[in-house]
Amino acid sequence: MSIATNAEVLKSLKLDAHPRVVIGAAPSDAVAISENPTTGQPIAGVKLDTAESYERTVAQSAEAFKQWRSVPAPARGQVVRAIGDELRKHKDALGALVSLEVGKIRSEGLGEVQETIDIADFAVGLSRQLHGLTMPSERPQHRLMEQWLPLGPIGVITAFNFPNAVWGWNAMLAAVCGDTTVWKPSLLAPLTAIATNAIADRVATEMGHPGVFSLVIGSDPVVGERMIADRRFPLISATGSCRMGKRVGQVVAERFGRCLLELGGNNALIVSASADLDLAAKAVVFGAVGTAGQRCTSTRRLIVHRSIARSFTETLVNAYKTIRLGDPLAEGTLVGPLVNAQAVEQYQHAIASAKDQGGTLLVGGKRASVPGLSGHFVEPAIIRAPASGKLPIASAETFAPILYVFEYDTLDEALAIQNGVDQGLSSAIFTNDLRESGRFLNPDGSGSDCGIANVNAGTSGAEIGGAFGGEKETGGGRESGSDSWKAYMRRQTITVNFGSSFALAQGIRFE
Ligand code: UN1
Repeated sequence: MSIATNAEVLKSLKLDAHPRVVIGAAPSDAVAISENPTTGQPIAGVKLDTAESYERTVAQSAEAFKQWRSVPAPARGQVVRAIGDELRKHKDALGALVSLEVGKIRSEGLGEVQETIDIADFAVGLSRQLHGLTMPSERPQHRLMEQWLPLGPIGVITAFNFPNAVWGWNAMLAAVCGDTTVWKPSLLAPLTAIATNAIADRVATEMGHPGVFSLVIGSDPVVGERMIADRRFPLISATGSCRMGKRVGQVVAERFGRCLLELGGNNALIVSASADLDLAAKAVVFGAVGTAGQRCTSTRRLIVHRSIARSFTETLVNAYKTIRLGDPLAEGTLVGPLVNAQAVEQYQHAIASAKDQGGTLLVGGKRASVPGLSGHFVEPAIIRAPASGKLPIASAETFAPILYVFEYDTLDEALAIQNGVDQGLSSAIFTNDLRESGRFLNPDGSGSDCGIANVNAGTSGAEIGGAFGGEKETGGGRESGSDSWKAYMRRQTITVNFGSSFALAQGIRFE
């Protein structure tokens, strides 16, 4: 039996003795309470940073960077390898803490920690592959090449919904790139952040590298605004809402810093008449109700061919009726609570708006009560768009398990619906027709306009090996795999003249 109670989890992760954690405190300007969304009860209090402690932490991180960047990259990789090993040891407890703090079901809490372990493994390999190109020079006896250099302390801002893995995507890559990180987690999941950062910091410190991984916790006015305006951070990597991203983008651009933005999604899944409908139904259900619809990759819009729309939605409605809501740590639960009362209000608002706009509620749509638990549970909902296809609320990202259904006749129409929103994170088509999948992935760019485009795989649950992120108001950033590491380094182009004559490019003579 895995650990599950607050006390066991806090003890196992040494949070009960952590100087930042206060058990039994009342909320104040100095202490934020982390609440369990399943019960509505406090888990523990967390001491918040002040302007002074923020300053100390960032100064230490900037100092640590000067040492860390001189450690050879493969040796930095060994520190990341040891962090990955330590995370493996604490996977159960950290996964349970994710469940306690944000309400993910056990398997998803564990999956999230696994995602961090995976990116650590990826980063270890990368630590020997931070390679630049060599280009042929147009001048005799010249060499033209590039190298990638550490960037500096990186400010990492994360959201509540992936309180461990999104830090991992950033911090593990940044570490092998020679950067230090200062992490500002969501105030809804500070305990996961404290436990995770403590593991990374402890391992790095024991290996002789204190200050590589730091944490600042606080409100936007005290910590967030300070951080994004802070010139010591050449890169701010921020995950959250489009509104937040706009603010970060403006402030960072003003000081010519760089941003890596991973913002809202409004992900659609197209089901064609040729699709394997069993496969499609499974993907829709996981995509729409998994993590209680609180992933930025959650499936929010289903675009289904008119000829199969009624029967396919009926299959989904029947599946929804069997979904077990409840304690995320209990065996058999598929959907836990929303993160807080505000999220329930937003869910209710979206459902009411959809009805006002002519949508038909097919299943769910109400606050749910789970015996013995007074948390923020809601019934996963499916809403059919009116025949006009106009349902403005479906253009907004609501972090809740609400699926809007649209019908289409031609694939071009389906793509127009899919691409007709401001966000561009993830997308999927279910089809067994080669031409349809080809059209969806058209290399001329006229298919899906999203950063992620899947065929016969759902919109959520990406692996770490690919680059993760999206277009339009999703912010354009790429994190995690592929060559996303380049965001954490600066490129230097180098020309070396190993001859004895002075030669100019473009054939210019200057004698
Ligand atoms: C997020 O919701 O911010 O692809 C990240 C996925 C996960 C990551 C989601 N691997 O659903």
